[in-house]
Parts: sequence; structure tokens; C-alpha cells
Amino acid sequence: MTPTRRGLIGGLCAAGLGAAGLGACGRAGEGQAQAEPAPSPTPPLKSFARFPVGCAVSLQHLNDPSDAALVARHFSQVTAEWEMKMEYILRDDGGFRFDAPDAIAAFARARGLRLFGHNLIWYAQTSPAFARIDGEAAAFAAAYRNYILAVAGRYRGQAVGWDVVNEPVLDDGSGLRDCLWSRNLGGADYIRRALDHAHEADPGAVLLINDYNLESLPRKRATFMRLVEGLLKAGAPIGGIGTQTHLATDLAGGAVTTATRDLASLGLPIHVSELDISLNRDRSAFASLAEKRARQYRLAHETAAAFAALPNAQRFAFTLWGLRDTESWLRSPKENPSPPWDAPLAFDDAGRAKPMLAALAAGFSGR
Ligand code: 9MR
Repeated sequence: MTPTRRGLIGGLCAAGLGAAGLGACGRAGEGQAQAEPAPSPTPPLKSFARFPVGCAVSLQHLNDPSDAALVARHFSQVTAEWEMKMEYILRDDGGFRFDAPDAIAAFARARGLRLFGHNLIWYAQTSPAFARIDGEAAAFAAAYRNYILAVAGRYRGQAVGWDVVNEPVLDDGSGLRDCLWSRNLGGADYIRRALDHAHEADPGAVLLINDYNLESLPRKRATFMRLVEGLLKAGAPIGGIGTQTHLATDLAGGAVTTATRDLASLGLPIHVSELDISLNRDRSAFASLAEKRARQYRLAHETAAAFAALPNAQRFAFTLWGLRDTESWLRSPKENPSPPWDAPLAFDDAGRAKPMLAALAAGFSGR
């Protein structure tokens, strides 16, 4: 049964986090000598959606029983935030390390969650094992295929899909990034090859190309879409588009809706793959914290509603890039070395539901 909006808001109010504009939080029996009713738990976010709702997880967090329980309660899919990347799996000597990725896959199996693979090839991650054969065409191509077959093959039949290539487009949208992979295997050819190898490893997995700032930078989005169109025309086994959706609260209203419709015009399934909404990256002058929080609420609602409005076959999944604010990459010492601490996710530091969770639930259910 789908919980009502009232139900979710009741849960948020119980946590002292009522969503502005969605009804006032009042306590039954306030001022009377009555026992306070036990707080009702926030209804699961996934129960508001007719598509998979994902969360990025790391083994460290899954080892915390309260995080693990919260993930399993609210989400139906998990992405490994770090431990399925080359940086983790491929050792300097060329050997593989599958302990943590296997543990995440086992968690997903045990809790009945879909597993999404992130990622196989990323310009930002290479390895001494590849650097050693830089420029040796045949050896490089063989090692590339071998890596993809080993990783995607290991989770064959379990991973529902993969970000096969992550972030291939330059930030200014002027073309594709130059990287170790493109230099050795060719501009768009390294992408085509990665898709072919992933398809060979797991023919049942949905294969995606994933990138960021597609809603805030129309030129980057256009280049990304041309890349995808070219791959489709060439018959590459591309099965979907990942739009990371790392937003900041100064993003203009309507931009996410426009981007979602535009990306969907290619006809492929869409994955909102890494949603978070940063308060600290808001560059508008004079916006108070309260205003930024209100903008976060509105943007979360818009993003969820735009995704929910897509045709059923185009809703691959909707994923949040982490569980609690405190665990976000936007809180890392590099991104956020000193206060104010960013709060880009749907659960606060203590794991309590924030208004952003209510915004997502309302957007999912068309309210
Ligand atoms: O959130 C991730 C962080 O924990 C890792 O240290 C980092 C490097 O592996 O990657 C972060 O996730 C990135 C994702 O893989 C690709 N899109 C941007 C994400 C935030 O940087």
C-alpha cells in the first residue's frame, strides 16, 4: 500500500523536522497531561515510487547496523560509492581485490536490494597496472578487456546495470576528455569498446554512460547527447543514460525539468544516479540558510516530479548519493574543511528524515 503524504509528514514531524509548506506539525494532546504517543516511523521513501530508488553505500557505513537498517528500509537499490571502482579493485601489481565489492553485493542480496555497478572506466581513475603498458597498443587493449570482463563478469546476473564509462565529456562541453583510455584506444573508441566488453561480460546488464552538470550546463548536455546518439547509431550496446544530478541550491527552477525532458528525448531509460543538493555550493549573494533549505526542498521536489513524469520504460532508477549528511562526499575534508557543514542529503547527521525526504516522496507521488 502506498503511504499517504500525511503519513510521511507525520513521520517527519515526529522527528522534529516538519516540511515547511506541507502542513503544520502539531502534537496531539499538547498541553494536556497525556502520555506522548510514540513517534510513528517515517514511511519508506521507496513506497512512494513506482521505480527503483537507490542509495550510494560504502562498506564502512553498511557495517553500522542503524545505517544498514535505514538503507534497507527506504531504498530498493544500492550503488557502491567507492569500492567497485578501479581505484579499489585493481591493485598496483595488476591483481584484483574483490573483498569489499563482494560484501556490498552480499548485503544487497541479503536485503533483497538491486545492485547497481559504478563504475568500470573513469578518466579520473587509472592504475599503475595500466600506466606500465601505456602506449603498448595490443597489451593495453587486452588488459582493458580483461579488467572489464573480470569486474562486470563477477556480478553477472546480480548487477542490474553498470556505469560503463563515467564522466566522458569536458566540463565546458567542447568535446570528450583526453585521458589514458582515449590516448591508448581512441577518442570515442574507448567508450565503444568498454560497452562491448561489458556486454560480453554480462549481456543482461543495462549499460549506461554517466555524467554530471547536465542540468546546469546545456552545452555539456548537448555534447553528451551527441555522444550517446552516435553510440546508438553505431549499434553500441548502450541501454541508458546516467545523469548524476549533483545540484546546488542556486540552480534556477525549471532547469532540472528541462534537462530531464531533453535527455529523455533520446528514448533511453534514465538513471538519476547521484542526487545531492548542496547548500554550500550556492553562490547567490545574501541567501540565508533558511532560504537555501527551502530551495533544497523545491529542487528535490522538482527533480523527483520530473523523473516520475517520465514514461515507465524510461525510469531506470533514482539514486541519492549517500544516506546521512555526515557521510556525504561534500563533507569530506577536501570539499568542506571547516563550517558551515554542508547538508546535501535526505537524512541529517543523526539519520533523521529531513524535509528533503518529504519533498522526494511528494514529487514521486505526483503531489
Ligand atoms: O562520493 C565519492 C567519494 O566517496 C570518492 O572518494 C570519490 C572518488 O572515488 O568519488 C565520489 O563519487 C563521485 C562519483 O564516483 C562520480 N561522480 C562524482 C562523485 C562525487 O565526487
